[in-house]
This record gives sequence, structure tokens and C-alpha cells, in this order.
Amino acid sequence: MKVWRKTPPLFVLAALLFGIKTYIVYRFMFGISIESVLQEFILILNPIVSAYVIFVISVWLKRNKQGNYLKYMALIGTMILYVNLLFYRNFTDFITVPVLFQGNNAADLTSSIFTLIHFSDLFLFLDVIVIWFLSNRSYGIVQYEKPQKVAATAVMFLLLATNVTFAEMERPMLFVRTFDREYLVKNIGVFNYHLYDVSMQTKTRAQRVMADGSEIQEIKDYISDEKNEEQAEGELFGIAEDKNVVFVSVESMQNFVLDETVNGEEITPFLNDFKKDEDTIWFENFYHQTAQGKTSDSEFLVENSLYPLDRGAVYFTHAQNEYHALPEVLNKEGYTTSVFHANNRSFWNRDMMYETLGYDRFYSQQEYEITDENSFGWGLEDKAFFEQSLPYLKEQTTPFYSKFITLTHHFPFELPVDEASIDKLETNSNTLNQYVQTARYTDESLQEFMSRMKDEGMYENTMFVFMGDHYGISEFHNSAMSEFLDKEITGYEHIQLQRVPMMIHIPGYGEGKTYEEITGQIDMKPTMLHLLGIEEQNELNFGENMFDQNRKEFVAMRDGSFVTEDYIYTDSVCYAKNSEEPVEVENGNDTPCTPWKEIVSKELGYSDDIIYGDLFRFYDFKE
Ligand code: GP9
Ligand code: MN
Repeated sequence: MKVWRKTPPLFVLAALLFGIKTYIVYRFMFGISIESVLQEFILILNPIVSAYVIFVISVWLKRNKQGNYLKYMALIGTMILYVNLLFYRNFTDFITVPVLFQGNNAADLTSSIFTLIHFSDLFLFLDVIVIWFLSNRSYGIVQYEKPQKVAATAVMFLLLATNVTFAEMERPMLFVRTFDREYLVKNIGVFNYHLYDVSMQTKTRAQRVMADGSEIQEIKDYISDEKNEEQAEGELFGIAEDKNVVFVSVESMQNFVLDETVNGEEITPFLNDFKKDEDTIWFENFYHQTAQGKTSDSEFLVENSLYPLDRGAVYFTHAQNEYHALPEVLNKEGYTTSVFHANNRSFWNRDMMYETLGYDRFYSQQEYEITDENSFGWGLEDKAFFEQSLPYLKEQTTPFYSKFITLTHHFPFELPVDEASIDKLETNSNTLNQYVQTARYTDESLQEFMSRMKDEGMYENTMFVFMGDHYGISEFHNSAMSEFLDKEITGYEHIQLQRVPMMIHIPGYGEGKTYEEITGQIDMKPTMLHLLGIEEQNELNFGENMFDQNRKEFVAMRDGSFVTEDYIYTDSVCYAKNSEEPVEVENGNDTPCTPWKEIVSKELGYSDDIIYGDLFRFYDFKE
């Protein structure tokens, strides 16, 4: 005990240094929001507790091993924190186990990675240097006696209990509510969060083994109950029958750029006209519903009319499941199905997943001629991409369904100066400033593609579907967005910003229309089948044909937020659409959003059950 009084034990000093460093990172680098003094207190407490838990183990080691243990633990802990920080800067989210297994993606992220690393990040390693220095001098390292070891460990349990108690006070049922990873990190810290995540992943694996198929009937009943009378013979049923389908997944395109200008120039002149074309049906309140799997999640939604998972990318975690996807249905109807995307075949595990989903052919990076001149940002630029895809498209046996995934308008939205045909914005976010330039570039590439289709005589027999895959501008840029759009980005506005372009163009249709109804990516599969005049037998889709008058009354986001015709619910606040303000809380805690909350979480849960349990293996899609 004497020693403890003379020099502070190094493990305590290390816990304090590491803990305070972590707090600063949470608070100022992750930008975790704080709403009360209690939250602030927990945010300071949990990193110190976590660090203490890690470092106290050293007291049980021999004296000569303690220094190394403290050094390496500080380094490993810092690396975990740093990798999370880089990930957070890109995705505004924390890493989950499934994401970790997306190693190939990490390799492809090199073009973004340099914009994610900041010089000030060196700060993260200061405490490691101090701990390293002191360990090498054996400062504060002694051989602990049994009572000291026990006392130090008892303190650990006391600290843990305090942390858990405060966290539970702040967020009851924290561990049951898994929709928001930020809450978890805020309350228990990033390291404990990872432990929690690993246990969740183990549970996921177990779920498939446990499922026996009995669950599917309840889900089927729910889907039939929720859906109002099916109207197979709607006005537009089969209007695109026998046409080819070209589906373009437009990278990072959000509705907020449509009809907006920079220095008097329209950002997306082509899409602006296209949506009002007499052959175009434009859904102006169409929401993306993706989560961590970004583009792959949007593909999954469109192909399966199931929700992606709230963690990881289902393209990675459940590529071996059984599905009843759009390509499979179309193949049976005699279509040739293909995907065009000039990136690595393995990105988002596409090579595996496309096979599972039933695509006949995947034209990836290796089918394109990619040179220094025609590639920037993430790879082959969109204009060259469409140009080089055309000969392959011409080879398809008709009718075909072909999906194109663009790439140029991807974070960090970099374009060579001489390729830009519109000025940058001048907000405080370079990301947003550049976003408009790549948006314009992709807009031009779509225009070129359409005129090429016409020149090649492939336009008339084709139905075109243009869809934005997910947001490109994250919440991180809210202040710049607010400057650009000249309004405050409230929770309401944040959800409205999740609207992405959805335009269906059928040559010869002639009755172009704008739909104001709320719709989402989950509805794409039934909608396209409807237009093609295909009735899916015994279907199990969570989405509905977007032309149906009696549609389900909500669009659910993967984090439990949702939109109805009159309300928007997000971050525990219910906004009225007419005022754009939070609604008054009625009796007790109820708001007009309350009844939907349960239905939305039930629906997301059922979709998860299908995926985790691989339930379609028990379901007969034939009559
Ligand atoms: C990668 C491209 C972009 O192939 O689809 O993916 P994202 O980062 O948008 O999910
Ligand atoms: Mn994308």
C-alpha cells in the first residue's frame, strides 16, 4: 500500500489518460450529442470505467509482464477507437461484426480513406506514447500483493455497477432497443459495445439453427392483413408488358438537388425535365430505406421487397439464404437478367449474392476498359460506363431486365476540374460543395445514355427506372445543408432529406404523372412486376405496388423512423407534416404516431425473422 501512496500505479494512470482521451474523442470527434448533465456524466464515466477494466487486469500479472500488457492494450484500444472513428466519419455509424468481414470493401475504400484521416488524429496516440514511455521506465509498476489485487478488482466491479446503473437510469431497456448504436456507445462505450455486438452476432447464427418454419404462417397472415384488397387489374397493370427493363441505381442521388440551382445553373437539368416528361411517372415522395449496407441494401430492398438488416449488410451476412427475388421471378417469365457495375465483383459480396438472387450475368470491372483517362473517384466514370455497357446490352436476349449501378457521384464526390460543368457550392462543407458537381456529371451521363439508347433503336421497347440508392450527404453536414437549403435541419427535415429520385419512364405512355403518395424502395419489386403484367403467385413481399389506391399507410426506415401521409416519426419525436413541428403529446405519452410505432417495429421484426431464420427455405412460392 505504501507504494501506491508514493507513485500512482501505472494502470490507474493509464486508465485515466486513456479514459479521458476516449471521452474527448466521443465528445468532439464522433460528435455524440449530449442532451442532459446525466448523459455528459455517463459519457465521461464510461470510458474511464472501460479503460480501468482493461488495465486492472495487469495487477494479476507478474511485475515484468505488466508493462507490456499496458503498452499493447493501450495501442490496441486506440486502434479500435481509431478505426471506429474513420468508419464513423464515412457512415455516421459504428462498426458491427458483419461489417468487419467486408475486408474487400475496405481495400476499395482507398480513394475515400485519405479524406477521412485528419492531421489532428495524432492526438489519439498521445496517451499511448506516455504509457509506453512510463512502462519502459517501470514507473508505477510493482508486484501486487493478493489484498491489493482483490481491492483493485473490487473497485472495478464497483465502477461497472455504477456505470450500468446510471446507463439504465438514462436509457431504460438499453440492451433491448438495438435500433440505435449511438445510444449504446454513449452509455457503455465503444469497447463494451463491441462485446455486445459479438454476442448479438452469435445469436444471429443460432437463430437460423433454431428456426423450423412454423414462424412463416404468422408472417404470411400479417402481410395479408396489412395489405388492403389486392387490385391486380389496376389501370397500369401490364402497360409495359414484354418491354425490356433498364433499371439504373443512381449513386448517392437525393431529391434535394432536383430543381435547385448553383449560380443560376440547374444542378440536374436532365432529371428535372425527365421527371416531367409525358412518358414519365415520377414519385416525389419516395424514400430510400437503407442502413449500413448502403448500395447493397438498396439493391436488396428492390430485389426482394424485404428490409435490409439494421446491422451489417445482408448481402454479406445472409448471401446463402433462400430468396424469391425479382431476377428469379423474371427468369421464370422468360427474361434475361443482368447487372452492369464497373467495380470489383466481390464488392458488397455481389458475386455471391447475385448468384443467389438468380441473375444470369454480372458485367463487372473486368468487362470494362478502364484507363487513367476514363476513371476518377471510385473508378470508371459514369459516361464511359454507359458507353461501354451498350454493346453488352445489345447482346442480351430480349426481353431483358438489366440493372446499372453508377459510381461517379460517390463520396467524397471528387471530379477533375476540367470535367466539372457547374460551380461548386460555397458552404462550410467541402463534401456538399463538390456533391453538386458530381451530381451534374451523373445527370449528364444519364442524358447521354438515353440518347445512345435512342440511336441504337433500343429506346422504344424499354421501360426505364431511375432510382437514387441512398443519401450522399450525411447528418455530419447539416449545418452546410441548412445554409444551402436556407432552413433548419430538424428531425422532420432530416427524414424528408431521405427522399431519392424515383422515375419510371415508359416510351409511348403519354400520360406522365407526378405521384405525391409516400412510397419507398420496398415497393419496387411489386411495382415493376405490376407494370410488366406479372402476377406473383403466393407472394411474400412487404412492399406494395405503388399505384394501388389502398396502400399500406406508412413507409418504414430501418432505424424505426417512419413516414405516414400526415406524420413523420424519428428520434422519439412525432412531427405533423402540415406544421413540420412536433405534435403535442396527448394523454400519457401518446402521440398520433404511437399506433404506427408498434406496427413498424413488428414489420421490421418479421422481415428480420425471415432473414435470420432463412425462413423462405420452408415456404412454397408456387401456388
Ligand atoms: C460500390 C458502389 C458504392 O460498388 O456500389 O457502394 P456504396 O458505398 O454506395 O454502398
Ligand atoms: Mn451507393
